[in-house]
Amino acid sequence: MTFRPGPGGGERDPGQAARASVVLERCAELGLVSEEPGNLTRRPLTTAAREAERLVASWMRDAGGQVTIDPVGNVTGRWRPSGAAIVPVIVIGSHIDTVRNAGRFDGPLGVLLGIALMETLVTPSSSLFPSQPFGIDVVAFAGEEGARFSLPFLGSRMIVGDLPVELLARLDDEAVSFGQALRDVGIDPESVAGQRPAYAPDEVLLYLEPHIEQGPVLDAAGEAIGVVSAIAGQTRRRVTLTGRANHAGTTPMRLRADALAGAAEAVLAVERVARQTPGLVATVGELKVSPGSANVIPGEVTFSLDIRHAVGTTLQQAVRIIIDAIGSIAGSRGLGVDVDGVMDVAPVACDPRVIDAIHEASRRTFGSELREVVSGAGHDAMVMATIAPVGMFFVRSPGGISHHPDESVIEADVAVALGLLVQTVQVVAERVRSGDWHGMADAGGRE
Ligand code: HGY
Ligand code: MN
Ligand code: MN
Repeated sequence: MTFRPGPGGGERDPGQAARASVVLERCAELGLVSEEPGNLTRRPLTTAAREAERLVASWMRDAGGQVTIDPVGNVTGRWRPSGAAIVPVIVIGSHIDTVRNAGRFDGPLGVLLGIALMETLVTPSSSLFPSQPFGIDVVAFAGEEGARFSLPFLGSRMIVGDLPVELLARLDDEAVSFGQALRDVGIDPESVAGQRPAYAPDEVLLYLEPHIEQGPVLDAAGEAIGVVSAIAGQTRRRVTLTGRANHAGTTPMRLRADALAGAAEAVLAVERVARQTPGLVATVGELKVSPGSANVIPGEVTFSLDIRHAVGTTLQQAVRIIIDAIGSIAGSRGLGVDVDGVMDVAPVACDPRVIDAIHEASRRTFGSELREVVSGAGHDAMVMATIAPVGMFFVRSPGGISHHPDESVIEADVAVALGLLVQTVQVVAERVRSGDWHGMADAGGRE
């Protein structure tokens, strides 16, 4: 029977337990910074986003970091070994934006664990781990969720230099463009589009993202922590069905082109394809009806599509089947159909060296390796994988609840996660110093 980090994980270091309760206090404090009273909604380039950035920046500074906030709202805290010239960097982070009516741990937990790591490693009397062969950046990304401008991974795309100028035209729910939102906060949009990457090629040794699982696997297994083997790919689309608005009382059923009835049939088709395809999930999360009056036949409906699978070819095939099904439903109802591409991100395999370092840290902390899980949720790690080896570990989500105010964590699990993070950094440091880290890469450690 392999021991796995069960409830509360390994023995708890009093220092880590204290820091874990600070992490939870800070998640609660951040959770009050919202665009809307009564629920947690914090989209990028909003007043709430700016307030959260300032709060996170203050915690990074208090932990001894050199802090910068970039034009879209990414907050980066930098720690360098004393006297170091140019060293590679380990980047640890997650996002601080949220979906609408969110929980308070999706994103912030990873950022605050990164800050707690630095509070653990950096003692006020001495500079950061003077002998470590790398620096550490903690990054709080803006705009991961795509809840504004239909632009997921906005912050991490800025960091890797992947925000082409055409994205400036993307509109939010209030028809404000990304470019206009930048201008509204005094930023020249041209300074953002085509922005150079924040890191030089090969400057980032690895990117590590601690995150809540947001699913049921660890909770069902009674385990505090899991290591992520891969992140499912996802395709997001915006579909518009166009019929004929007309009087609800005088228009016979046979003469109608009802866009909402067509959308309803399409939503059920999306669900049917997903239920029939093992490992596929597909969701219509947004739906807008126009003109939206009770006594008018809907003339136009726009809805979102979010389709995901861990295997790229299966995902692409499912997207084709779903789009074709929507097209034939529209055709049979005399509706026009437009499908706008929002995002396509392929599945990402976490780097074997990072996975192995997390397993080694787990062996040292808990006496056993971790369960490996595939992430159905997307993460900034998918974008950071374009510039560095990436890895993630998950903290148990009680009830598997996320993207909901009832999202939660267990404090003892957060203490265990902090211990694992500290150990993982130490394992990487040992392997870099001994040359094993790069050796593993040369031996094809990276996919
Ligand atoms: O939607 C997701 O996959 C993540 O929460 N951004
Ligand atoms: Mn999320
Ligand atoms: Mn997230």
